[in-house]
Amino acid sequence: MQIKKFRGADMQEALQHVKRELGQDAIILSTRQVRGGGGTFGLFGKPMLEVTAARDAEENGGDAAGLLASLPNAFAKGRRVRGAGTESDLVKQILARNQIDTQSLLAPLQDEIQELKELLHHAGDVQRESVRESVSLSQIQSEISEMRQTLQSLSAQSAGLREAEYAENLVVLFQQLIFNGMEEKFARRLIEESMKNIPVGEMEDFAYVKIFLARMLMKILKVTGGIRTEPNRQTIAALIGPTGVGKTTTVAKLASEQMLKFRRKVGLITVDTFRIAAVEQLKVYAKIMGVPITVVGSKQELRRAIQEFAECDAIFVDTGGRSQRDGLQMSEIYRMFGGDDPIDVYLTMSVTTKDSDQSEITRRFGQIPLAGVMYTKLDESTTFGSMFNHSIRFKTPVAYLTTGQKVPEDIEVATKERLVDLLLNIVGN
Ligand SMILES: Nc1nc2c(ncn2[C@@H]2O[C@H](COP(=O)(O)OP(=O)(O)OP(=O)(O)O)[C@@H](O)[C@H]2O)c(=O)[nH]1
Ligand SMILES: [Mg+2]
Repeated sequence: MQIKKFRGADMQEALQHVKRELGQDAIILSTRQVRGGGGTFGLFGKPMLEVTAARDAEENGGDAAGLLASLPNAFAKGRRVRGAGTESDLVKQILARNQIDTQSLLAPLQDEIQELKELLHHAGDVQRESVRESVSLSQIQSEISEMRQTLQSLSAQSAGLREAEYAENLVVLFQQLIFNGMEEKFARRLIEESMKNIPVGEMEDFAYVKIFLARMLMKILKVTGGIRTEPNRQTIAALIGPTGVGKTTTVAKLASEQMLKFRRKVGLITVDTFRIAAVEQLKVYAKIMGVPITVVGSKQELRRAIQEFAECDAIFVDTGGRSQRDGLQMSEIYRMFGGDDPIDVYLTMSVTTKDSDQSEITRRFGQIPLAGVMYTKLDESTTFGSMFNHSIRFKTPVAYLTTGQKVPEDIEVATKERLVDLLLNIVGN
């Protein structure tokens, strides 16, 4: 088995290198952002994408890597893995070889951890030399911790595959769920349910198995169908969440949608008193759309502003980003939205946020009853498993998805079909 690292300015470029050197059957083991070119320890170059990929060393695909490598291909073409004997032979081979293979899969990651440890060791010197202030120990520590998680998850995957005897189409889908960031235990549960419920005669039909899995996922997911709107009832929706995830931009998109698509009268409120620039940002949008806007700093002011907007069909409340780790900031948010006021509070999160951080954010912000989640920056991510992990863990319905910076167009009402398509790429196959 051959394992190599490739770098590129983006995913496309890195994958071109992978294909050129390792061929079409290469499998991607991991990807990460690195600093490329120049600087002490290469830390200060421009950000690049590093892909770790593997290929079977033997031509005939005789070892575990070859077998694993053939799985994504079979998936892409929607057919069986060929030339590997009967289905149970194949499963046995995967199970047997996977044990040997775990070490070779983990080896490059262990090397990377070692490299990072060395960097950490040297970073003190680097800072003393004041080469650049941007190198922080915590950055490197967080990379090491991410590496550890990847290691754990790879071991878990191997363990998962050893434990259960999956049909080969299910092995392919299991891999896809994991590569997409679905938590291993959730993926395994889904695959085991599929194994139990798919009729034996259909198990060879990849399309059938994939659609079966898609249906199960659709049952798990909850969506709101947009913001809550009822005849003769004013809609009041507030967006809360961490800093910089796109709350203000999303409020502007939602307000435009209500005005332009549904011809509703809209009012804007911003609870963002300590950073003038952030207030200005929404004011600019309000001016362009020609809608009234009020800035509030307390719960009383918020209630008053809502009363003043009694004529509006929909009121959107923007809030300044809060760190879920800052107790003071969080208690401000709880005070503002924790009562029985008729406000639908939506947690706004970027899909680019790490899965474990999304959970912490939800636990902290979720002290306030949430009407739903708005996921932003789908255009900046390639894996969407975290939205499913979140849905399984917290059962909070998804309201909207945003797909870019453009106001008003880069937003869509979340549907189960779209979410499942993001995970399983149904339309693309
Ligand atoms: N790529 C991408 N960028 C987005 C999206 N939504 C918002 N942004 C960008 O993210 C950045 C931050 O957006 P804001 O709307 O200011 O974020 P915020 O949550 O209001 O930030 P704070 O108020 O500072 O907490 C801006 O550059 C937006 O253009 C999206 O769906 N995709
Ligand atoms: Mg904002």
